[in-house]
Amino acid sequence: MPKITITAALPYANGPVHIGHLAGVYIPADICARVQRLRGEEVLFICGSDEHGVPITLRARKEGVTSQDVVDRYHKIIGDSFKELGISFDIYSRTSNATHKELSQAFFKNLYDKGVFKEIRSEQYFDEHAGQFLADRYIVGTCPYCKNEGAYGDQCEKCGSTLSPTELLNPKSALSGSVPVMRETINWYLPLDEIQESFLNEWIGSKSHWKSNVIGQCKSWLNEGLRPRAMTRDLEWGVPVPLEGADGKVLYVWFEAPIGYISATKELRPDDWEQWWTGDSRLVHFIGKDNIVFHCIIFPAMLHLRGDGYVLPNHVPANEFLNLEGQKISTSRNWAVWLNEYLEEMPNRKDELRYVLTSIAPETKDSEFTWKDYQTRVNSELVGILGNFANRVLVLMQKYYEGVMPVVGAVREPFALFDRNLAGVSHPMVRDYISPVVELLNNYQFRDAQFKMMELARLGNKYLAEHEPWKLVKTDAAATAQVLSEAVQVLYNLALLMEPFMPEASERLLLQLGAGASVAERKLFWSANPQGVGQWCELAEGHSLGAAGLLFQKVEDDVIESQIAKLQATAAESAAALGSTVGTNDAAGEVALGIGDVASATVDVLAINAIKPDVS
Ligand code: B3M
Ligand code: ZN
Repeated sequence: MPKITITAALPYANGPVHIGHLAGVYIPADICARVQRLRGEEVLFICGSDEHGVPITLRARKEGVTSQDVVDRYHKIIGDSFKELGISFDIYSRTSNATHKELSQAFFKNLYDKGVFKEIRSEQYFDEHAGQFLADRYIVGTCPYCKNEGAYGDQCEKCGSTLSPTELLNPKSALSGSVPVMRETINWYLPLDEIQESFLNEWIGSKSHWKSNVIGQCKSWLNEGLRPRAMTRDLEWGVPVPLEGADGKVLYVWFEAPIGYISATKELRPDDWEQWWTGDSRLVHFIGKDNIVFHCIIFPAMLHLRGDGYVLPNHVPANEFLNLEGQKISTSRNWAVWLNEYLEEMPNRKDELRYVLTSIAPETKDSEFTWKDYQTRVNSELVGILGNFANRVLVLMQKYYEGVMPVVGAVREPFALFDRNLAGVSHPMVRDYISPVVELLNNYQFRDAQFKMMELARLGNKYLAEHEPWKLVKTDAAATAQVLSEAVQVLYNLALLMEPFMPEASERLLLQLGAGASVAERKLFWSANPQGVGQWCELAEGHSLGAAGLLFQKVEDDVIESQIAKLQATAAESAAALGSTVGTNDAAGEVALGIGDVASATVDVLAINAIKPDVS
C-alpha cells in the first residue's frame, strides 16, 4: 500500500489565519487526510509555520520587536487555533527550528555540490542608511503601469502587475524611506530555463488529471519561458547560506519553505521519514492559487535536480480565493474573519464553520463568504435538515421504544426505504449516496461531496414526511417499527459519512445513537471493496440508543449583526490608521498565502525576468 504524504501550505507566522486560508487550504486538506485515515491508508498530514521572509521582518520592525518574537507569537496562535478547529495535522512544525535549518542547508549544499546553481553577479538596490540590500517588499515606489505611488518591489497591488524593483519609478526603501543606491552582489540561481526543456514541459504535460486552474497557470508560466531564479537573498533573517564567504546571505524563503514539509516529516518520523518522500509514496500539496508556481514548478525542479529519488507531487489541488462581504480579504485593512477570534467568540460552532466554508469553497473560481449566508446555511441546512432529521428520529425512538431498536418482522414494500431484493449488487443506499460521496472526495471535489452527503439527510426527512410514523403508530405497529428502524439506519450511516467534514458533530451523533463505531467498522464503511464502494452499516435489533440532544444550534440575528458591525468597525479603524502611510511599511500587515490576500512573497525580485503568470 503506497504511503500518502499530504501537505498543507505553511502559513506565514506574521499574523493569524483567516477564513480564506481555511476554505482554500486547511479544511479541504483535513477532509482529505481524515478520509484516507478512515480507509486505513498510511497517511501523514504535514504542516507548520513559515517563519522566514520579508513580511515577518517588516512586522517585527513595525512593532519594535525581533523577528523571532513575531514568529513565536503567531506560531502559537496559529497552531492552537488549527488544533481547536480539528485540523488533524500529524505535525505542526516550524521553519525556524534546528532540523529544518540543517535539512534545508544540506539540500542547498547537495545541489551546489552537483554544480546545479548558476552564480550570478548583479546590481541590487541597497539602503545605505539601514546598511542592507532591499529584496522583495523592502522597496516601494510608483508603479510604471498605473502610477500607483504605493507599489512594492515585487508587485503593484492596485493594478496587479508583477514588478521587479528596477521597474519602480521613484524607488524608496521601506526601511528608512531613503533613496536606495545600486550595489553589486552575488546570488545563486536555479537554472529553470535549462530544465524547462529537459524536464518540466514534459512532466507538467503528463498531469492531465490536475485541476484546470492549476494546469492553466503552469502552462502560462511555461509558455512565457522560464528563466533562472535566485535561491539566495542578501538578508539577515532566514536560513544562512551554507557556503564560505556567504555571510549576510540567507536561503530564499521559497527555496527553504517547501523543504519544511520534508523537515517536518523528519522531525515526526526520525527513523523512516525518507520512506515518505521516496519510492511509490504519493505526495499531495494543498495550497492557494498564488502558490502554484512554487509547488508545481520550482519545488519539483529542486527535487528533480537532486536526482536521488525524491517523489514529485502527485496532485496539487490548488484553490482560488475567498472574498468576504463583497471585498477581497485583506490583512492590512483588517478585512477578515480571523480563526482565533471566531473560536473565542463562538467556541461551540466549530463544525458550523467547517461546514459553511466547505459549502462555499473556492474550488473552481473565487467565492464569497457573508455572515448572512453563514446564518442561512447553519439554520436551514445544519439545523433545519440534518439536525432536524436526527432529532425527530431519536426523539420518536425514545418515545415509542425507549431507545431500543425494535424487532422488525417481514419487511413490507410500501414502507421500505430501499429495494432489498438486489442480492449480490451493492447496497442501493451505498450506490446512490455513499459511493458518490467517496468518488467526489477521490476527485478533490469536497464541496460537492459534502452536498451529496447532505442529500442522505434530505432523503431521511422526505422518508419521514412520507410515512409519518407519528400517525402510523396509531394504526400499524409493525410498519412504525420498520419505518423508524430504517430511519435510524440512515442516520447511522449519515453519522459515519459526516465524519471527515464535521468530526465533532459526527461524534456527538454517534454518541446519541449509542454507536461506538470502532475503527474496523469505520474502515469497512469507508474502504473500497471490489465493487468500488464502502459498506452500509446497520445497528442491530435490541441495540440501545443514547440520549437524544440537539446537534446544532440556530444562529440568531444578533450574532451575525455583531459580527458584521465588528468587521466594519475594525476596517474603518485600520483605514484611518493606514490613510497617509500607504507604500511605506504597511506590507508588514499582509499575511500572504494568497487565499484572498495579496501575495506578498510570491514574486521573486531576483528572477532575471519578471515571469508573469496569466491568472486571469
Ligand atoms: N508561506 C504561503 C503564503 O503564500 C507560504 C507557503 C509556503 S508553503 C511551502 O502565505
Ligand atoms: Zn500598478
